[in-house]
Amino acid sequence: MVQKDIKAILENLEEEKEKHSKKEDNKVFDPSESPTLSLYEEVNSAIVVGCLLKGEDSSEVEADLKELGSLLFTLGIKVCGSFIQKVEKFSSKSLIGTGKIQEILKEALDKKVGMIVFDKELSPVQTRYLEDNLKLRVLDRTGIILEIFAKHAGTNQAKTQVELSQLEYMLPRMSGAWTHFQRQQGGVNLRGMGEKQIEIDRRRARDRIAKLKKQLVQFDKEKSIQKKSRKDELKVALVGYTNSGKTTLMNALTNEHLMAKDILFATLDTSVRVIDPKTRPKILLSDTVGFIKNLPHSLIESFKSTLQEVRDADLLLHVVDISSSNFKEQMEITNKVLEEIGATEIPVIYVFNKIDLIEDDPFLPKIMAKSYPKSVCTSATDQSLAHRVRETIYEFFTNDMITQKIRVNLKEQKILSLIYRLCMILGSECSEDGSCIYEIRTTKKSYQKIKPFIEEV
Ligand SMILES: Nc1nc2c(ncn2[C@@H]2O[C@H](COP(=O)(O)OP(=O)(O)O)[C@@H](O)[C@H]2O)c(=O)[nH]1
Ligand SMILES: [Mg+2]
Repeated sequence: MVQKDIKAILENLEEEKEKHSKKEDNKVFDPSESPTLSLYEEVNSAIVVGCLLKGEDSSEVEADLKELGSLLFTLGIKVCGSFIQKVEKFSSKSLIGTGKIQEILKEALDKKVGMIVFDKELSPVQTRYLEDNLKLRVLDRTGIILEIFAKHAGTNQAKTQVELSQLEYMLPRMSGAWTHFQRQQGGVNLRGMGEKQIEIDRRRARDRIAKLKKQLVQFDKEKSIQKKSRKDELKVALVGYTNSGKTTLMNALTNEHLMAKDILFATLDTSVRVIDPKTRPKILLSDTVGFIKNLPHSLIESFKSTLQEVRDADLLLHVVDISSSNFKEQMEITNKVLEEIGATEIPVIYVFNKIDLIEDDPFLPKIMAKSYPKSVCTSATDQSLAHRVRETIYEFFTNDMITQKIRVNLKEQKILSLIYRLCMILGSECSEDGSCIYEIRTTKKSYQKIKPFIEEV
């Protein structure tokens, strides 16, 4: 990871602050000027630590650690060791017992790793205590997810959203980070200055948070203008756990070449494409950020406007990687996030993906199809199977469609263009009096829009 150290970040914040104090406040802020916020320098190996509470299933903790390993891999960090600590009760100061901390320290020294990552949310106090005792960088899952989001944010909106979450995460932890800096500088006499500096930096961070929030409101406004222009189209949103194959499916259904990668959170921004330009109304498919276990709440909050596409959809395609051993848990987590963003009223079709990878379990697709009648099994990497999803989408909307004969006066150009935009024309017959009888097929909702202007025959 190429990241700036804490000193650079703070200097950046200082510059940033100066720039903004000179600018007029109502000027739109440009996120490309924002500092990359990262508390952590270049690290390429880590030890991961999971906690097993009494009564918890150890295989679940193991699977979580494996997932944490994939998250780290996404950042280019190799896992060199892992610990699972049985815990009766978490310590508010050190999370786990001091004996275990010593054991981890020994392994870290042996293997020369640069970082310890806990698969458990750490409080700022715990982070500070562990960093002081392990003399290494200590992160939790949230910190790692935030790092990945920061690395992959492409658009100004995503960058703003991630920076906001990072700052909110960093704010209470600032003193810990500052201690790092002090240690690098050495010398006890720096302490007083450091503490004063922390206060200044906290204030800067708070100012910046306010600014970023303002900017997000601005993005929201722009989005709602875009939304208005799409109100007549049928909207389908791909949702699902990260790496389940959403982007691959999007590419297969729209012949696009968006980045689909075997890394977590390759997609952060929403992209919207037309499935088939010939259908009326048009069907738009949107691909967006995936979900994961323990997704930091601040991220969900700040990504709410990106996830607006999900809330506005007429249909959700919930993509599930059934080759994953914990796909059921992944489905639950996705459903929980959907609940959190207020998208539970929207009809869902489950897309059980990656069936090419479960050849050793040929009954699984059949079992899933039986348990979930509104579902389709597919393999997004296989065009000949991906078309099943397209047909399922068509079928869903066709069920809600009506066929009707209508009469329109050809002079009514505006009404004609509305009909052509919203309806499939199945047949037409024009008479000499300047009127035409069309046989149309469209959704009930779209039909209501044209009904006041036509005569049914
Ligand atoms: N074997 C197999 N791999 C798939 C399938 N669908 C997606 N993948 C792979 O899974 C990885 C994640 O896919 P991606 O579309 O980026 O997932 P997303 O995070 O849900 O958007 C990529 O390496 C894809 O090539 C599938 O049906 N079969
Ligand atoms: Mg994706």
